[in-house]
Amino acid sequence: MTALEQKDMEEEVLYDFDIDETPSVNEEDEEGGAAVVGEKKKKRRNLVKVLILGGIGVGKTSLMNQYSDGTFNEKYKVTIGADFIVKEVPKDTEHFTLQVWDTVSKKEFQSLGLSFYRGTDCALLVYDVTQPETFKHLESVLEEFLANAIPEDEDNFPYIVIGNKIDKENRLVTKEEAMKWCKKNGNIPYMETSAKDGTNVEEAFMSLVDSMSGTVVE
Ligand SMILES: Nc1nc2c(ncn2[C@@H]2O[C@H](COP(=O)(O)OP(=O)(O)O)[C@@H](O)[C@H]2O)c(=O)[nH]1
Ligand SMILES: [Mg+2]
Repeated sequence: MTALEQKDMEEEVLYDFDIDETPSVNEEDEEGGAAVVGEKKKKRRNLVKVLILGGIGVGKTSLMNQYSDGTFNEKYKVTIGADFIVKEVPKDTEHFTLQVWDTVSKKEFQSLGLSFYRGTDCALLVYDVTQPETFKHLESVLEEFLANAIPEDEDNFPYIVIGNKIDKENRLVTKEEAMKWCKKNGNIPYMETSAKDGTNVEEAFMSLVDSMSGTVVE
């Protein structure tokens, strides 16, 4: 993608997203409701807010779609504003509700306001292994996130770095390079995925859930 195309793309994006409309996924659903009456708190509902961050075109939307319903779209469609999916994840005796937020690139991101970042529990930092500039961009993605989300415990905030598009042949960022960066930036776990064929997508989200295990978010 040329810089000009990228600029065009960025300018097309509209912000029609109203943060106040965030529905609560904490309410009891049918599953949690009737079945659990009487032993209410047995099945805890741990709400986990996950942000997918990274440069434009790295595969954020594709990762979310693949995780959500196993679909993949070859055609590029710019994400409008922000969008999220909700996924129920049973794990051992616990039950997690993942609220996964897909985002637009850095520039548009700012206009979504700080409330967008509020309450983030964990984040996927995604780059494209065939586009070195998206890897370099991770530095500012991380900075931007920290400056806005202001996590309580910055050093132990659960991120994962994702090298996406490993199904492609023209890979230009090596695993070693990526792992070195992750190590330098506080030992962030690193995983490689293909949103196209689904490699490691489920695993990436599961590893976030693992890192959240035992944390109750009401
Ligand atoms: N081959 C391949 N293409 C991908 C993969 N993930 C995303 N894409 C393609 O890359 C383009 C950008 O993906 P998208 O998810 O919209 O990126 P976003 O801007 O980060 O949301 C689209 O054409 C996708 O079909 C992947 O893992 N492998
Ligand atoms: Mg997108």
